[in-house]
Amino acid sequence: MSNSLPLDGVRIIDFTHVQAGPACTQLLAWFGADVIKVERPGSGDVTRSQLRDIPGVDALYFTMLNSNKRSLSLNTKTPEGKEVLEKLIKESDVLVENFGPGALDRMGFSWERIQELNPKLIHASVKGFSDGHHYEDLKVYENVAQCAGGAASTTGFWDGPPTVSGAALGDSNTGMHLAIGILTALIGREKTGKGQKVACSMQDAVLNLCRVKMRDQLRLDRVGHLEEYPQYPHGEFSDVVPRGGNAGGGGQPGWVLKCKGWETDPNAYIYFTIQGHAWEPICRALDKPEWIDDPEYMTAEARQDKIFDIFATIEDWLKDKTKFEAVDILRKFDIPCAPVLSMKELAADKSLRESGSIVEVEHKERGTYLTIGSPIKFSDMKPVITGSPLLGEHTDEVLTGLGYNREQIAAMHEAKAV
Ligand code: CAO
Repeated sequence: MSNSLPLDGVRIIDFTHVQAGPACTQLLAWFGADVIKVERPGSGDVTRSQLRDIPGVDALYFTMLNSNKRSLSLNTKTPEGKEVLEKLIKESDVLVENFGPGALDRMGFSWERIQELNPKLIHASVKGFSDGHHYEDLKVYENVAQCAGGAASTTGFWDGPPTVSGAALGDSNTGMHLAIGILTALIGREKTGKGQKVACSMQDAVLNLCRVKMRDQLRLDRVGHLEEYPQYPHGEFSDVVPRGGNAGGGGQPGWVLKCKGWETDPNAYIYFTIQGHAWEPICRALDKPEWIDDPEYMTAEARQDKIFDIFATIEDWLKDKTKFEAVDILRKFDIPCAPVLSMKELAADKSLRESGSIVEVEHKERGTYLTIGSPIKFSDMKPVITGSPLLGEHTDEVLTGLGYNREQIAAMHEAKAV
């Protein structure tokens, strides 16, 4: 394993808050970038104080999205603060922000101004909607993006309302898209010597993950039905993609099925997939050998109109097995399946701990806390996750690095610019 990290030497001004931007810069910090989080003095990122579990201590909302960063408290609306930000822009590689529309311009740092200060700087930006979109002026949070990007209209059950996912498709997903854009622009800069503006809207990032639902709209427009949805063949289709409950999104029917204990445990379920070519092992696993060659069951097409009867038969088989016991049997038959895991089970999962996907890190005031580590694994490096910084913890250190002396720094504290 190498000690140096690929992004060592890349300096990032992290002007982000809440989740979409911080998730992006946190990822880059894990991979070696020097991420300087610029925060308003006194309050900082709003998530420091949102949903606190320990009075007066940075909330987990903040600590879990801001590890491996340095914190500079800076009031960028004061002349001193603006000067510091200008210096930082001149000496950095990337500026990432996810302010509301127009906020950076109002602060005096338009894209034109940024280019004047440092033509090599990459300006990465998250907004709710893309530039020029008829909703470009809207402020956006997670669930708003899920609704605007097509996730909500296609999630949930057909007899219920549009439903948002528990996964942060609008926030962290946009941050991950932006990280790809930043790395691409860094490689591009090696060829051109120039920075560029990289923008990713939350609506676009959600839509990108809803690609298969757009596929379904186009199929529906042409064919009038979608054979893998529960509405087929007995239900009705309108002219828009319906909500398909827990149906599989591809050509393999699947469903969430009850296991032993479902009456009291909200997560005593598995996801079961009926892979077309795996029909024989499925029948063997379920002890239904008579289905293997039965023309009423042996093809995906023949099974389609009785798919829920088949799922009911599988549930009957599952009723005396826990989700873990069921998966242990089904895995021997190569059936794509998994237990429905709760956050509590994931937090305690031994394999996730061993791989570094769940880690425990130190925080100066909180003590040890659990967080989610890098989901990306490398053969030649293992990112070390460190705790999130306190508000302004690195202010003096960063200012010193920018060339300010002790008196100047003291004056800035006096003027409440930092
Ligand atoms: N010093 C001085 N002022 C600062 C500052 C600093 N260090 N950091 C931020 N500010 C100011 C900004 O200049 C801006 O001021 P003005 O509105 O007067 O120009 C203000 O703080 C921040 O405004 P905002 O619109 O970003 O914040 P908000 O709480 O009203 O809205 C949000 C939050 C998330 C809805 C909005 O930022 C947004 O739509 N962002 C883009 C989409 C996005 O990323 N959303 C996901 C967030 S995660 O769920």
